[in-house]
Amino acid sequence: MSDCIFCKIVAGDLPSKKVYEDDQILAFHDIQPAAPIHVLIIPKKHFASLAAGETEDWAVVGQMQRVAAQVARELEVEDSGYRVITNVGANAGQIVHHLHYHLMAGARLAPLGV
Ligand code: DGP
Repeated sequence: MSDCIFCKIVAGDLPSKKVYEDDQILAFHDIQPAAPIHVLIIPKKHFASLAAGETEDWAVVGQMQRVAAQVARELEVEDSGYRVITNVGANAGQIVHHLHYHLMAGARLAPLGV
């Protein structure tokens, strides 16, 4: 999608600090980190959120979780703990409408809630 920030990052039209890339998935550091380590994991194919996933998308969603675990291992936060979340829609705080998992680590994270 031409007006999607993450599609522009996938296309190389916007810079990012990449930590993982394959033919379907990209992971890069969040520009506004909410934790000492904050990485975004996205599918290269644009779809807005889990709520917009089609049958053919679930395989890559599963692979995104593998990538989260791999990146956590490579960034050496596996033992200290980390969080993987995705926001779906405005009430959950989704701002960028291209599916992404947040991988956050490096500190004791606040409990989830309102
Ligand atoms: P969410 O609120 O779940 O939609 O999270 C969007 C995240 O994307 C937010 O933590 C900030 C991050 N972000 C927004 N624009 C950019 C960008 O241009 N580059 C990078 N690296 N991260 C971005």
